[in-house]
Amino acid sequence: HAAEAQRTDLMTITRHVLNEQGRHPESRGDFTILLSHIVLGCKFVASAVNKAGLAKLIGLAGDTNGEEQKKLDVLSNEVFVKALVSSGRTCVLVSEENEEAIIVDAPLRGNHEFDKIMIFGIYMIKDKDNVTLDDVLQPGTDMLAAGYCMYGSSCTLVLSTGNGVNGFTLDPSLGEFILTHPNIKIPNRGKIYSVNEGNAKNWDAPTAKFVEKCKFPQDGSPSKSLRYIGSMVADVHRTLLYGGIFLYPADQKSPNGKLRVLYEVFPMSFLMEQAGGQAFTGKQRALELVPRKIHDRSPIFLGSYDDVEDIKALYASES
Ligand code: AHM
Repeated sequence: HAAEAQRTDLMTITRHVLNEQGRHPESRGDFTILLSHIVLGCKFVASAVNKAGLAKLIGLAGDTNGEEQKKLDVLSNEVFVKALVSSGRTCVLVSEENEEAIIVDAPLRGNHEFDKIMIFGIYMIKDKDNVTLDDVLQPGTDMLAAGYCMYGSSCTLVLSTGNGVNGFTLDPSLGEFILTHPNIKIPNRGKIYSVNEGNAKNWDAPTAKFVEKCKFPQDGSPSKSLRYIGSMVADVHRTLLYGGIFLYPADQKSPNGKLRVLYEVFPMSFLMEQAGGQAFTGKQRALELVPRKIHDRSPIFLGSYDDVEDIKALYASES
């Protein structure tokens, strides 16, 4: 009976967000409108990825790989920017593909800020008649919502509006994202660590010690498995669902790590916390960072609560 109900009672992402909106009687539906434009961008990219064909995407087509992939990135970025601007609900947009922040023309302005395509974070603007870069340089704790979309054999959109984390899968025949992973909670401890170990020679002592412990635990616990795809969305998605830790630490060559605060570190940290995990920079809670420039980077350790506790302890004993 329950299975039947699941098949016929479809919780689409729009229905889900409208339900959540019911908790905020003051809301005017702006977020729902904004989200429907994000969803449109995700559907466009999902369809473009399918059309691009596997061979080109994974580089089997030889030296055109970088080119082709870039084209898709650029195209997707354009679709998102146009969809978001036309939603009339955004004010400032920041994306890896755009050197400068995009300030939306006054007549089309809404109350939100928006970052990046695969991974996104949304903030409320302070004053839409007086938009400055400071509106974008807010700490992650101010974020209203965050999510990411993962494109592959199926397309998954993971979203938090500050009330837990939910996962939706695109049903291509319906053209709708359906709730398939309600209320995602990350296990308190995981069996996987995820890092680019090729950078090990440049790591600082706490990171090196942490990874050593993953492989050779001294407390009788089993050693962890290494899984690293090298795509933050994919590595964080697995971490969120199965637990463990994802790290992109600082190293001697990159003292601030690699990942970008506004559109990589913040949204993923927000989702981790909302799922019961933690996100740490090596110095502080990641969401409490205050970025100084729109493309700032930060080291990041995020995932299962207890696994992040371990790295925090190592940094604390260092100082
Ligand atoms: P990019 O700034 O070139 O898009 O790189 C970001 C990506 C992340 O998705 C991923 O976590 C990381 O780079 C992997 O980096 P590395 O190849 O150094 O391990």
